[in-house]
Amino acid sequence: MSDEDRTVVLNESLAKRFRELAKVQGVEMSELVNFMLSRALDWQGSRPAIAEERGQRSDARSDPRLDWWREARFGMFIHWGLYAIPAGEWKGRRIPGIGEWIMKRAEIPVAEYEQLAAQFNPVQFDAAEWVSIAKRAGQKYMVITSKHHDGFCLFRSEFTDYNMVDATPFGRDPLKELAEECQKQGIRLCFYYSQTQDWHHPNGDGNDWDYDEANKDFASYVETYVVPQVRELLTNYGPIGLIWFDTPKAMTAEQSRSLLELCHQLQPDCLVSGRIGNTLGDYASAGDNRIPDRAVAIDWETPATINDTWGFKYYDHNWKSTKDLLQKLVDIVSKGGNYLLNVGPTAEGVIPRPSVDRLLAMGEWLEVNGEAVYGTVPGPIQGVSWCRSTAKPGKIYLHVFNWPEGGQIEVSGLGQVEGAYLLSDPAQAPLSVEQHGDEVTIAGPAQSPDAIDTVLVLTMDS
Ligand code: H79
Repeated sequence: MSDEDRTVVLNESLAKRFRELAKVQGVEMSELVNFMLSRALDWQGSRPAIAEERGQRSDARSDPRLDWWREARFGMFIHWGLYAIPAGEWKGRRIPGIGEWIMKRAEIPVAEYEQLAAQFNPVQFDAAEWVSIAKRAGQKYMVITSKHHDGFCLFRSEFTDYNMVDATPFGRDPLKELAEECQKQGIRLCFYYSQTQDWHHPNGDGNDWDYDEANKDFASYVETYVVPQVRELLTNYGPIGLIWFDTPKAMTAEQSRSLLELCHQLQPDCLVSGRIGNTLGDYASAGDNRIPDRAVAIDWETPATINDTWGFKYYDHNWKSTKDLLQKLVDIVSKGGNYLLNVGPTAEGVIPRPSVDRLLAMGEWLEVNGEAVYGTVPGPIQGVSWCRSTAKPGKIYLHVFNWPEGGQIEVSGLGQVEGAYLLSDPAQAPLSVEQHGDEVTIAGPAQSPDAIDTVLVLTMDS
C-alpha cells in the first residue's frame, strides 16, 4: 500500500465489524479505520520488549538447569513446513506478511491447504548439513517447528495423519534425522510447538473461516491433542534441550501450568519457553525481533528473522547484513539475552544461500571472539552507542562498534584495570593503559582491526 493508494480492502469479517462499530459511534467508516490504525500503531510502539505474561517464573532465575542455555547465547531457529511450498504466493497473488501465516492471511480452507502435503517432497533435506551450518555459525542449539499454527506436523504422530511421515511422499521423519545428527555434532535439539493456534484442528485456536468459533472446545484440544503430542516429542527423540511454545493467547494459568509440569515430568532437564504463557516459562521470551533497551536481570531470549519472514518466501530478499546481525547478537548478549536466529528452508529442504552466507560469516567472527560472547554476563558499560560490554570473572570485554580515530579508547566506571589486549591477537600483546581515577585510556591500533566489532579484553584487579 503506497501513500497515494488510498484504497484499503478490508477482509469481510473486519469490514463487517467496522461497519457495525461506525454505525454505533455515528462516524464515517474511514475515520474510524484511521483512528483504530493509529491506536494500534501506538500500542505496538509502547509494548515492552518483554511482555510480563511471557516472562520467567521467579524460581527459574537461579535454576542450574538453565546453565547450558546461559552459556550458549546463540541458537538457530528453523521454520519449516507446508508453507514453504506456496512460499508467500497463493493462486498467483502475493500474500503480505510472514510466510508461515499464508493459510490464515489468505483464509485458505483446510481441505485446500491440506493438499500441499501430497506435494511436500524435500529430497534435498540433509540433517547433517543443517546441523553443520548451525555448528559452523557458532550456534549451540537448534529449535525447529515440530508443529506450527497451520497444524502440519514435521514428526510422525499417532494422533494425526497430518504429518510428514504419513501424509507426504517424502515419508521420512526429519526430526528423527536431526536428533541423530545433533547428538553426533554436539548441538542441542529443541522443538517449537504451537500449543494454542492450530488452524487445522477443529478445536484449535485461530481458524474461523472453516470452523465456527462458538462450537470449539479448546480445553479438549489441549487435553486430547496437545498433551499427547508433547508427550510424543519428549519421548521419541532423546534428550530435548527446550520446548518452544508460542502465542499463549487463551491459555489459562492451569493449562500453562499443566503443560509445564508435563514437560518437566517427561524430561526434567528440558526447558520451557516463556510463551507457554502466564509468566510460567523457565526463561522469558522477548517479542519477535524485539530487543530491550537495556540489560534485563532475568533469563531472556530474542527470536529473530534474518530477512522479514520466518517461513520461506521466495520474494523476500530483505536480508540483514552480517554486520547488523553480529551487532544484534552482541547487543543482546550485552543485555543478558540469547539470540535465536531464524532460517526458513525451502520446500526442497535447502537453507537459503543468503542465510547460510551470513551465518558462516558470524561463525568466523565467533571463532575468534567467542570468548567475549559465550557464558558472559552484561558488562559495566551500558547505554552508549559506540560500544557494548560483556564480562566474565576478572575480565571485561569491550565490544567496539565504532572505532575512534587514532585508536584511543576512553572509558570510565570500570574499577581498576590491570591490562588490556585485543581478543583477536593470539600473542595477547599488552596495549598501553592509562588510568586517572575513574578514567581509563587504552591505546589501540590507529586503524580499526575489525569493521564490525573489535573486542578489547580488560583484565581487572579484583
Ligand atoms: O513463529 C513465528 C510467527 O509465526 C509466530 N511467532 C514467531 C516466532 C507468530 N505468531 N503470531 N505472531 C507471530 C504475531 C502475529 C502477527 C500478525 Fe500478522 C499480525 C498476524 C496477523 C497480523 C504478521 C502480519 C502476520 C500476518 C500479518
